[in-house]
Amino acid sequence: MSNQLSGAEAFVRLLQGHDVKHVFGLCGDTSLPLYDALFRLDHGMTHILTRDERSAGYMADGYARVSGKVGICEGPSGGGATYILPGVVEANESSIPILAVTTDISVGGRGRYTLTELDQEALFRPLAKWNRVLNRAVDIPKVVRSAFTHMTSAKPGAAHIGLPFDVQKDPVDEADVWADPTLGSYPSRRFGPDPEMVARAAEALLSAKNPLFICGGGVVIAGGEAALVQLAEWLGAPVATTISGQGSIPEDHPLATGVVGSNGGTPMTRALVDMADLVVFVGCRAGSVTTERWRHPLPGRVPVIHIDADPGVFGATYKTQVAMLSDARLALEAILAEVKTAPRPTIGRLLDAAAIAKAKREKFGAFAALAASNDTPIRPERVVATLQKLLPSDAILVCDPGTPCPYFSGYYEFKQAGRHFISNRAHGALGYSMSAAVGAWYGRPQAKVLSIMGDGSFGFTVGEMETIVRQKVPMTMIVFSNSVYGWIKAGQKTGFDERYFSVDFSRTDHAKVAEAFGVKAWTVRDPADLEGTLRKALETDGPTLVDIHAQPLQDAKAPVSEWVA
Ligand SMILES: Cc1ncc(C[n+]2csc(CCOP(=O)(O)OP(=O)(O)O)c2C)c(N)n1
Repeated sequence: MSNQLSGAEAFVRLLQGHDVKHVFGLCGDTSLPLYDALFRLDHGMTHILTRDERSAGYMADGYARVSGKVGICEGPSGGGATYILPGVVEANESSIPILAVTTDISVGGRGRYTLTELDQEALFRPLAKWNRVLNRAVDIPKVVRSAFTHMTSAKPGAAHIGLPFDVQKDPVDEADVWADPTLGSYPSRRFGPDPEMVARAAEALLSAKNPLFICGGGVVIAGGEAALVQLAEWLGAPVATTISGQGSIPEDHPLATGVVGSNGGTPMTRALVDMADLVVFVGCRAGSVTTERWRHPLPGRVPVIHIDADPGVFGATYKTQVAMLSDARLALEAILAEVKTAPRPTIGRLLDAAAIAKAKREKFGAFAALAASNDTPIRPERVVATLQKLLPSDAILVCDPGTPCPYFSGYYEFKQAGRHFISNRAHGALGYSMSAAVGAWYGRPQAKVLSIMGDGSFGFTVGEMETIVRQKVPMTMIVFSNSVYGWIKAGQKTGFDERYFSVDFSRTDHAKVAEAFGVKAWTVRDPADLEGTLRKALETDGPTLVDIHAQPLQDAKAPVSEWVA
């Protein structure tokens, strides 16, 4: 007879066994046994107390995106479970493995109007790749192992485990508490492509005149950056990315076009997509933003090769010549090996490094003119250009929707491959970046991490500055202060004849709010002060915030195709 652990102790040991080092979460009555186990056991994990379960979910997401490890968040029953959902769904749909642990009322208390009672398994069912609420402590080991397997294998995704109060206290046989630590990182168990599909893809690529890659988040998730660059160079083919796909290729590479699509794409990058006679989507859902509502490329105009770990994406919109179900890195490596068995293509391409250089010159020429402007309120272009000048190439920028996402995805050049840009592109919920940046810093503490938000997003997440100060997270927050839900106002301007309805709000002194939390903060109204202030903020050891009185988005020249048109 081996030793007995409590359910909560077994759970903590299983997290430890899966190489978990950080847990982001918020306490509650139903979590007391779990917290007690975390207190008593020597497990080497750091618990980061948050001020909102939403933030815990976003921190786990940001952590997982930069570290390559599973992110863990936890919260209590009922309200804690409902508040943790946004991070779970965002991560899941972005193929990022986070585990949400919710504690729950006792199994014995079900159906008796126990405070906070809720069917937490049903709650998470449509939102997570894998989901269980436990009924018995003895099932904890296999359930935790299964969650880690599903989160990190094949197409990664989020999982939820519900831990009832009594299940946390009931006994578990210590001999059952074992884990494979490699499942704490992703992708853990990959699958490669069908050789037949590899041969067909290689043949299509070698015979196309103007092939173009459009890469989504799947390339960076799979660590396929090196294989992608080698394949593109061998073929002389350009590489475009989605927003989540930034980092697939260094953006100053001569074959990198930058971001395409309706958010961050420009008429110049769109023209490159329209020149292609073969499009290869890699680790990319070919959704509405990337394809400008399925117009670029136009379905049926060009043959499509689609490489993804999720079979569901094939043929949703584009008739697909080659559908290659595979981990992106393994697929790219296999295609590279196959194309190299043939002579290197010598076709004179229209879509070559010179065409890309010309498109970039035009795009960045227009941008630079606006970035040099001394207009007030300060133009977003000036902020992007100044941060480009000041930040090291390994900085991590986490951007909320509104002004930050299109401007930084379109105009900031990420010069290193790998994950240096994060934006929540599955749902684009406001108030993501502050917490995701905290998680990113825990995942890569040697990097300078920035959260870049609109004032709308600031309002969603301001309370988390207490966590940032308490945990001494040396990140810099930037607020584009324009007193408006500008993205929506821009939609009213261009699509609804300027009938502005319920989109304006009053100005908050974000620097003063930050100072009240103990964050060192500045306000910038004059463009002449921008560079010096940002430099001070970036050099200060400890959390900083720069509140920038910025041009309202509806007046700006944002790279958002619906407004440009
Ligand atoms: C949780 C949530 N509610 C509503 C929206 C819809 N939405 C998209 S952008 C936007 C406005 C963003 O305003 P702000 O953060 O101030 O940035 P700005 O657009 O002014 O730069 C809104 C309301 C959303 N993305 N997320």
